[in-house]
Amino acid sequence: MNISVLGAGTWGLALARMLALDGYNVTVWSAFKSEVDDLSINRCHKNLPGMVIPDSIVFTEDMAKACRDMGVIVFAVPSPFVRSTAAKAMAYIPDGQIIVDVAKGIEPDTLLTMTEVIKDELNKDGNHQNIKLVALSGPTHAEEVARDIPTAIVSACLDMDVAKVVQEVFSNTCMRTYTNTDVLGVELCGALKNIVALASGVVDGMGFGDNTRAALITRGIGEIRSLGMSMGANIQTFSGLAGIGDMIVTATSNNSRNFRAGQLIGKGVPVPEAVTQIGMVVEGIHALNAAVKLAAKYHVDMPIIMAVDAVVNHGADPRQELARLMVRPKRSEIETTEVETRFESSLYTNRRNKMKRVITYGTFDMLHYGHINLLKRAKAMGDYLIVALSTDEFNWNEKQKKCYFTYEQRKALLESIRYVDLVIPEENWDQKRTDIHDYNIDTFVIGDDWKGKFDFLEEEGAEVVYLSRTPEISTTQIKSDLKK
Ligand code: C2G
Repeated sequence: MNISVLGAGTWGLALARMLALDGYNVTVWSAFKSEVDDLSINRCHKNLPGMVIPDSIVFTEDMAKACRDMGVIVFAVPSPFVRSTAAKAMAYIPDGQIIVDVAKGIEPDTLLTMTEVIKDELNKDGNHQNIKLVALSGPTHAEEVARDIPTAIVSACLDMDVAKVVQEVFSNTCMRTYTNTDVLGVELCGALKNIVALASGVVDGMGFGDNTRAALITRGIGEIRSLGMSMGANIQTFSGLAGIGDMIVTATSNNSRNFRAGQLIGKGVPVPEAVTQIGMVVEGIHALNAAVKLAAKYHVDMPIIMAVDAVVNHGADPRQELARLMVRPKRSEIETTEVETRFESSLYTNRRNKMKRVITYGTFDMLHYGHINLLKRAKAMGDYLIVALSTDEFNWNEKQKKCYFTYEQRKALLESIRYVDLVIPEENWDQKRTDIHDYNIDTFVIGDDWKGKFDFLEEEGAEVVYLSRTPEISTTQIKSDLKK
């Protein structure tokens, strides 16, 4: 398979080398001809000492050549250049192309993640509706991948089949790739963990210890999880390789540019000077503005992110910021998720005791509190209530009822009731027997105006319960009252 890597930085080159050694035909594109020439001839990169670039890798600054007939195109340019690179590549990327983004960051003004930026840019010509975007992210220092040090990474794509294709490409004896479909969660982690890494470097630079760093990492991934959950990410992602995994490797290692930049800042070096000394893109600083905006947009409390923003962008003293974090109002680790915790445990209890399913049948026209009383009591007899709603045809042919509301209207009303979990059509008198089996029903419930009529359902293994009608109210009653 032909694979191209857009971007000849340390990460792009480390991946290109790995893929080439794995037998793929690898092309590396760079925007700079000088860089192309240097890498082609010298076959090494100044920030990857000791790494030899395989001869099979072709370097080019010709985007057409870098995008034609590629099984996979990897975006490995620094996050600020992802959009412009996508714009340059647009004319040459065929629709349906698998694109893997390994750049980590969030676009400051649009708050888009990197795969969203690529999609946004490529959609501008209307010819890229079927692009398959994959976020490849995890605890992966380029320097270590370049030395074939065992590494794990996540291939995230909404389409699991595509995630598996990329998993196949990036799996070998040195790289173990896992799939995920939570692209948003994976990309958020990749972008925002750089900020926590910066904070970790700052406290290290201030001379604080492992305890402080561990506290920052733990609460830092918790802040990112809170934001991610409010944006619709999957909670499991944050305890995975792209989440806590990448956080550990970035916030505890001198390989990390963000950690090293933080150390300098912690030692009192002014931020611009620290960045210059690092000499490469410090993604954590780029991600800060976006993180602060996202925290505000989703009303998520992110004290560590805000403290880093105060130090980096508003000249605050790191010591004072850390002191403030230490004396914030006391918190519990579970208070915010108390409700969720109870709900989850109730689910487990129910699952352990096998969720009980209840079914009831009816027309439910002109929905009124008599119906609600019935549904409320029916739901209370189990954990999941199905309502088999009489269709307009069934009502007319079998019950001589002409409903005021159509089936669809009556269905929408029922589905908005919190006691009702599922509405299915009641099309004939006989479906009850099969419904009991098709829906694994434990209990059949109906008003006692039907008392004795459905006892036969006990033969199907269901409990049959007749509940008292609410006496003074009925659809007929409502209609006649309204007539007066
Ligand atoms: N109900 C009630 N109290 C009322 C009115 C209705 O408890 N004042 C109950 C009925 O006993 C029934 C449910 O609400 O269990 C729906 O009532 P209808 O729409 O009138 O249902 P019905 O026409 O009886 O259809 O195959 C069974 C039939 O579809 C039941």
